[in-house]
Amino acid sequence: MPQNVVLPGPAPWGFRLSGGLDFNQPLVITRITPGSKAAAANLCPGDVILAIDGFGTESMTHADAQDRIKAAGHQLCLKIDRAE
Ligand code: LEU
Repeated sequence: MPQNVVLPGPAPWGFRLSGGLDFNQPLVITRITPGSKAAAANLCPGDVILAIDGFGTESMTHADAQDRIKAAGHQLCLKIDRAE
């Protein structure tokens, strides 16, 4: 079941991504920096990012997604799906 996670800004958020439209792969979190905002928000490697600040990621290239994340200021809102 998708869930919304809100990280308080500013960056750095403390995670890395793989995938995107140009890779024909879902946008997935691959690494969480220990002690980061992403870690505090309980994000995990393997989490699929479905939306960034309300924008669906299905039409985003890897660079588009990074740009969206970098554009976030006072908070970053991610809709994620986690395999249980
Ligand atoms: N590495 C960046 C950060 O932790 C996020 C990246 C996906 C733009 O703030």
